[in-house]
Amino acid sequence: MLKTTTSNVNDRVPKTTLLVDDYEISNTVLGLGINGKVVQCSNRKTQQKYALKVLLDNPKARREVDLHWRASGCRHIVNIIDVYENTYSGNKCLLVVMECMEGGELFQRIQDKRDGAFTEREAAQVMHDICVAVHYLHSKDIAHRDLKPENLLYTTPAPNAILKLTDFGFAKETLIKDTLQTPCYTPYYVAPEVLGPEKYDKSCDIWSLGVIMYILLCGFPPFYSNHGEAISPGMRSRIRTGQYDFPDPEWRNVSQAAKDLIKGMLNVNPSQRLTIVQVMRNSWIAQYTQVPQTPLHTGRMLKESEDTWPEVQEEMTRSLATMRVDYDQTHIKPLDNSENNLLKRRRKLEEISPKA
Ligand code: I85
Repeated sequence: MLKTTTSNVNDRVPKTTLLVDDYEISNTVLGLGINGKVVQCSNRKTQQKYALKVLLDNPKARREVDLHWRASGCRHIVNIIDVYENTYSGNKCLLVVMECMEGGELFQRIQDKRDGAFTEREAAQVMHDICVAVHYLHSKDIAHRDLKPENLLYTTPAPNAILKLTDFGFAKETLIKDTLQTPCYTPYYVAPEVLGPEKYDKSCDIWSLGVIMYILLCGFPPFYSNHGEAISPGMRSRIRTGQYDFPDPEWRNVSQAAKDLIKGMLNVNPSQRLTIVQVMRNSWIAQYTQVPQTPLHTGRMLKESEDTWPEVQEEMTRSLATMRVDYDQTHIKPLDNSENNLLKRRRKLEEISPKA
């Protein structure tokens, strides 16, 4: 018998004691997540600073906390310190205490560098670190599904800061859980599709990695609208057909290895797109310390387009939402060309006596 449910060994439960007994909540808002607000707080005993995410207690929030908890322990994922279940003015809340990232967002930091100071080797190091996080998640059958610049934060403003991924508000377990706990197949004969359509949620993360890598190397996204509006029909079709290029002068000195890796990640066909294991094995990632130290235009380009960066972010947020919906729908297999025997019979019957 095949058991697909995860064991309870690692299940954690929120504390029911009062968070405010242990932490002092400050007025400083650090940001707004999909499911809740992030504020600063400090441990009353140690005075150590933390980030606190406040979520209304509901099944979606439970899932976010559960998946984030399971992902904690990776060097490149923002770690959960504590979770509380407290009532706030009549509302049951989940309070997630996280390590506080004080170094700001990835691209802000690159923009702040002086011209040419950001090199292809540094871009490779950044990509390597993000890939470590994604590999960790995918190996635990978790897809993040919201990989974007705003969710990549540095630990400190210092030069030796560590880059970490945050926000599990859209994360999804990619293994179908057998909720009835009654496996009706033996593993020897089970067809892969019965084990669940897990491929596309993970490949959504790889597409995002491709977009992030592209921006890292030049300072602008691979797909953008010509007329400044959010997402034009033209842009939609360019994304669908994978129409982007590596224009001069920004890309002139960038290695072919980097461009080939981007092409593998921005493959429009999710089943042909690289997996995280393949990306990690790619020498541009695996041997990032050997990547040429070519100065990039990224810092200057980011600075020059500072005013439109919010639009770039909104665009990425929107295309991630579209991707999540599209891939959720791919579970429904197209029947037109299916070779299923029952369908073949039905088709034959319909040929004989067509429905009205
Ligand atoms: N520290 N997406 C954008 C923040 N430490 N931030 C966002 N979802 C989350 C905010 C809006 C990410 O789950 C978010 C989440 C968690 C954090 C988070 C976690 C841990 C931080 C939404 C900071 C910070 C602290 C001090 C200084 C600075 C930033 O945000 C800065 F350097 F910017 F001044």
